Amino acid sequence: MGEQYDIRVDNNTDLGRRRVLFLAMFGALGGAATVLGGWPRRSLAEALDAGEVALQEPPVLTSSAGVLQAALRATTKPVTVAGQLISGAMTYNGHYPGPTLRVKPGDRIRLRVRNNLTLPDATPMDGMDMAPNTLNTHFHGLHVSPLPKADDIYLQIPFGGVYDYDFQVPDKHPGGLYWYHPHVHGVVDAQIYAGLAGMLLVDGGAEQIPALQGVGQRLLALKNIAIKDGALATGVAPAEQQHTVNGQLSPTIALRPGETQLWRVVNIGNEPYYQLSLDGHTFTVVAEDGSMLWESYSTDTLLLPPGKRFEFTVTGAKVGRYAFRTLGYDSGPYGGWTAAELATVVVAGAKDTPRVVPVQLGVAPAYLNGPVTKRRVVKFSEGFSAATNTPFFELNGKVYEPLSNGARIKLGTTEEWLLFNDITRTKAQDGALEEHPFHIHVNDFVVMEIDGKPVKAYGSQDVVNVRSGQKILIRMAFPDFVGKSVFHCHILFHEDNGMMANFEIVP
Ligand SMILES: [Cu+2]
Repeated sequence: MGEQYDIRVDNNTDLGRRRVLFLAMFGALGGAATVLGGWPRRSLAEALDAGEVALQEPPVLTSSAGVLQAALRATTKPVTVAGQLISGAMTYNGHYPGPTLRVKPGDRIRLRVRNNLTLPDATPMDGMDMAPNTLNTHFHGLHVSPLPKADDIYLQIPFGGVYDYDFQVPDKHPGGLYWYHPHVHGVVDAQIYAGLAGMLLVDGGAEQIPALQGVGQRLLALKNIAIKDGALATGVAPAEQQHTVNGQLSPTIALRPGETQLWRVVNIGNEPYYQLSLDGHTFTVVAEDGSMLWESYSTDTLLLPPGKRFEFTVTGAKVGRYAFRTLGYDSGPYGGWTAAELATVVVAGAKDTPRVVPVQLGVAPAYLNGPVTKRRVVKFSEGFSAATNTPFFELNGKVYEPLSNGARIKLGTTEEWLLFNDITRTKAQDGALEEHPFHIHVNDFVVMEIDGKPVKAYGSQDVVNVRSGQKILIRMAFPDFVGKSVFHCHILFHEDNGMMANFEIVP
């Protein structure tokens, strides 16, 4: 029980100082409560009075009468993050993260995006033909057209420019958690790190599971940040970065004993991996990457590489305080992500009746039993150029070629791709042995095999982590949208430095 009292002090933050005060004020009560069984008798409101901060969710822009008519203005004005006003961030409508876009399947999205990214130095970077404040919008995971005025990542909105997105979300689009962020090649890493990202919720999916009718929902966007002297700091080692939930440091989440909540979690960081766990609780996973699973499962921990989403239920254990944390994850020499407490769950109040999620939630897509038209190999490798003193990142031996046509995929077919993190080539090029989260636009996929062994898939996904030397076989169908788009590593430094390729779905 004592462990539940262990209110971690985040050194060097206001929140940390407030928590020290909190401990000092309630230390005696805390000691007594240990004997009685934890903080439990204190309500969330009391805890908040003592200086804790309740989890907040970003404002929501909701569709009405079948249309999401909204505007996003990307700006560089100071914003409050992690409890302090900082400069150097980039935000949508002054929010970090940006507003949550909420639509229904079948809705039309009419979104005006305005580029107001005033930068002190906006000259194009070496070898790039676009400025660091060039903008566009990618709707990560949405199954929509990659053409203008939809999920067109080749678009470039210059500083001062405006673009009107106008596209349809299919009637049968899966309900779940997606997200949006800029996707201009070469500047994605910096822009997302600076704060240009927001959640996108398609109604339906897990929230429609009968056993979950009416349960409380939490939208949680996890993100890394480093702040120095009141400004966003770049180039900070993973171990020295902090991790926010909806832009907050260590917020408090209220849960009643026995209460089941649906948590919808996305990693909107530019590069961190989160290995999630909640002390004293398990996760019952019901959706991944925006699609409801066809079979739910329970687990103590979930790995979220950049871009990843999971939706799961948690059911309040006995009264007490529990840490929602990342256990840390090592994705390679530049990916030493340390353990951190992300939020504190306060279980208090009247008992509720737990909801039981059935194992069977749906059926696997039919294409898993259909013919495979083509097989391809995608090799991930990296190297270090002594001449330019920079690392480079490749897919199938090539850094990204923006003008290449890339793989041609026939509409209406099903393909299998072998994702291979090729350490032999990486070693030969003096590269670092790193993991690479594969992501593809337009259509999602199902993992079939890992290192030649069949795996049991529980659902579809649009991000899969490929470990060093690993071979992952995925199957993907291309049923309805034509056009050109990309697949890439979702560690955005890798993507910006070449680990991306075009593909085109053709009639
Ligand atoms: Cu990578």
